[in-house]
Amino acid sequence: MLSLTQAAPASAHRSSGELLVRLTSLYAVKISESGHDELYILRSGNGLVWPSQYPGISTARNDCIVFDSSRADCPPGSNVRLAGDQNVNWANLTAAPNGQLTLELKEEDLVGDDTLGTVRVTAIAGRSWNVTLTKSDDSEYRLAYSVITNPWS
Ligand SMILES: [Ca+2]
Ligand SMILES: [Ca+2]
Repeated sequence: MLSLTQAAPASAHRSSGELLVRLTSLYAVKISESGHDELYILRSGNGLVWPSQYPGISTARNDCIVFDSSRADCPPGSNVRLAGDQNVNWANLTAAPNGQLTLELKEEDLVGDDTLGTVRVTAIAGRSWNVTLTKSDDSEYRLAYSVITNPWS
């Protein structure tokens, strides 16, 4: 099991024009383990993004975790679950225009956590993505996100 410390906000004083990677939803097409995956998302080099505290969130196949209900992107018939804004470290998702960051979908395990996929994000305001993260034949997740002007800066 990893020991993760909560990272400080990316920048204590923010320049104008700062962008935010707005997570939308995470859909479990196929999970890595037999019952549930215990999921969390890291920003590489910057710590935990979701949930706001370790350990991971128990997730079953066909669960669709919604980070932003106004932008939900879940397939019909999926089991929609709310992540809750308070459960996301939004300060870890800020970026300068055209900046790049990497998100890692991780799965908690006693014998060492697994990486179920990584996605490289380029911060371009107004863009939206829905990417498929796979780990060989093991698991498949769909992560939807967009980049917006940071509403809190
Ligand atoms: Ca595992
Ligand atoms: Ca596990």
